[in-house]
Amino acid sequence: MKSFQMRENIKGFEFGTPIDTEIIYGDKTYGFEELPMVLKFEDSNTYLKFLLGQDDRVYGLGPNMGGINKRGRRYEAYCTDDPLHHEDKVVLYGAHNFFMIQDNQGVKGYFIDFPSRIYYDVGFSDRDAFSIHIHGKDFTFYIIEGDTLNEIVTKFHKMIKKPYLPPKWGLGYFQSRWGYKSEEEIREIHETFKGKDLPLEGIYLDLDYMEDFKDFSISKERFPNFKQLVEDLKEEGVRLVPIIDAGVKIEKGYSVYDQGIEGGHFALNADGKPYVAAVWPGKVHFPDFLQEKTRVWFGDYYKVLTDLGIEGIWNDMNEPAIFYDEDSLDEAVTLAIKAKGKNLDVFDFFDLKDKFQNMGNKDVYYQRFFHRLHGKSYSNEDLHNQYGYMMTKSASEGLRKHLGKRSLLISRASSIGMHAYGGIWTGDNSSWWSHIELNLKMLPTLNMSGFYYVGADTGGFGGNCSGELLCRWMQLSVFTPLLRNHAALGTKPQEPYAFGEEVTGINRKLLKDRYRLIPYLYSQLLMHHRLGGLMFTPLSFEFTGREALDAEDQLLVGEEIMIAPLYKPNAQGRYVYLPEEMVLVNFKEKPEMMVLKEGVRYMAYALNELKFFLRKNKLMVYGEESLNVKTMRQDQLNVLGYVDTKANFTLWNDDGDSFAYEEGKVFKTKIMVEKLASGHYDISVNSQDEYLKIIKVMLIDSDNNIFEKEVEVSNLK
Ligand code: MIG
Repeated sequence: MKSFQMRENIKGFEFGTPIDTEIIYGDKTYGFEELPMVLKFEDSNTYLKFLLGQDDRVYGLGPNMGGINKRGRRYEAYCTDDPLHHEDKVVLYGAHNFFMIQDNQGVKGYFIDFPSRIYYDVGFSDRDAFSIHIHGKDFTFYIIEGDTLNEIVTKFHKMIKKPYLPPKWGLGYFQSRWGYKSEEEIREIHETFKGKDLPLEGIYLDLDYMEDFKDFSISKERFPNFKQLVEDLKEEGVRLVPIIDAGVKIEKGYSVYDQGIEGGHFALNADGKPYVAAVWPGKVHFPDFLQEKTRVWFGDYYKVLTDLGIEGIWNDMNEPAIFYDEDSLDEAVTLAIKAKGKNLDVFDFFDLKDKFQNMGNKDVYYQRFFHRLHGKSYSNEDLHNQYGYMMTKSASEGLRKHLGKRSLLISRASSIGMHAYGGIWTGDNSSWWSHIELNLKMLPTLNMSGFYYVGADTGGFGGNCSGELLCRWMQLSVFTPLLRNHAALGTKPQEPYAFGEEVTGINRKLLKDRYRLIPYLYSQLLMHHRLGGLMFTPLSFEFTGREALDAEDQLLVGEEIMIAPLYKPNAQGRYVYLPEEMVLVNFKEKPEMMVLKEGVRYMAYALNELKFFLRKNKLMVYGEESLNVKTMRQDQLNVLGYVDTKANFTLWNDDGDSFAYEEGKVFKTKIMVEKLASGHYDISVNSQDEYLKIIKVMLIDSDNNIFEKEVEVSNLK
């Protein structure tokens, strides 16, 4: 073991020869510190254990089922495609090995830099123990010390790269559906949104835009004028976002395949031949994204799409998901043939059935193909969680090169490190009420891992969505940086207009509200890009007391507002815990505000409303409604404030699509409000944003007095 020290109370302990994951940055000073806990090495595994006290809490571990406090469950860090997010699932698409433990001594953060399987049993088998089982002996273990959970998160964010920042239009509303299959259909959807006065920023294109599921191909039959379509829609502020899958179809004459073979770009089997798996196109090879040359080669392919006007991509199936491989199919078919005409007893029958039913994503597949990294060969299993990450890195670098500006990029598989290259959607959820709650709980956890451009399939992917479910989900999703309504093939239509006039009207309001929130949300992204820390904060990170600890279905968004979404059918309201006096905002065209004392209160919440809370002596900024980001008003903003003494707010903005923010080129607008003894307010606004001219301010004080004023902005250089 080699130990080292990094700045700010961060210690690292290196075991064996860890694989270079490109996650942690910074200078290391090697020393002789001992690991303050005992690890057990057995065969090729490592075990460690923390003892948990009665009230100890565990946070982190990325996209997973369960609460914000991860205690009481098991988790597995091994990127896996599982489209049914039932309550007992232990792994979804990501593998995020950052976690924090809070006990009565204080808080500590941990990161295990290891790209293969890790099991976490967080007080599940034994309520008093948090056991970790690492499937290997080569890893680096980090311990991060600090005084608060927020401080530890921020320190962790300083150890990893800066997060991906989408273009501003990435915060718009996106419509998606697996099954939109032709140019006419896409145009029709756009027309419907227009005709119904519904905001629309873009439409995602799922598998059907391709020819035979071949990456970087376009179906001539269904999309004969793809480039024209992209141009026409972009003219109206609407962008298309095509999907790219990890598997490359095996087909002579298909250039991605031919070049991949020629250039040695595919992952290999044990005999050194390209490994054959099957996914959408039938048999495929997997690009070996661990090789730099392959990342460059595949990344350059995105030029095919950027040349057609595309500026956004979603990378799917990059765990990588595998339907079957040649061996497993042979085995199952052989067994089926043997069974022909036989009288199968229960064991034989289930054996046969399982052979077919459990053919997808088998553990053995990932031992059967190999990657090349820094001159060595590793099985996929050895560095499994790097795969989607490296695919996203490839896409990110290719898009940057060929677009010259920011692109929208999301990936399904993820691990920490990938946060620098793309956002994530939380995969194939379902149209279930419990998944609104799950969506809410995942948000702070994803932020902890460095992911900010995140969102769930709003309305739910699998299963059928109702109008009520969609509206309730939207009341949450209007706050998530990625806002996309997506549904699976064969499910009921789920567009905002698919449930009759009344629901269409509600969705119209909610979508327009989303555009009003964009200045605030975008400011959050820019700010956290620079500073790290949580955009979505659990109440327990900020307040003390039992209620705050338990209020896992409420979140702070930024430092100013708190949301308490409703996620139960037929309900007209819910109980909310107010950890301090706050203002309830009913976000109508002219927002209504009401001061509420701290404590547990029932909040009426109708389907056609958007409600949130504003904290005391805080301000929030919002914009004007809009149909897309392109036409958003830039000369005027609104401010809501709950001010008894004084409040400040800094709004961050930039040009929205260049990389200038990397050099610190952001425009800040500083708003200062002070309540004077006379009861009047002193308000000043200074801005580096040359477009901004007017701020309309609406303030409330503890006595529910409302004060309104239009303030001219003094522009600063
Ligand atoms: O095997 O492309 O998560 O969003 O619609 C399913 C079809 C493959 C899974 C993605 C989902 C997408 C679907 N894909």
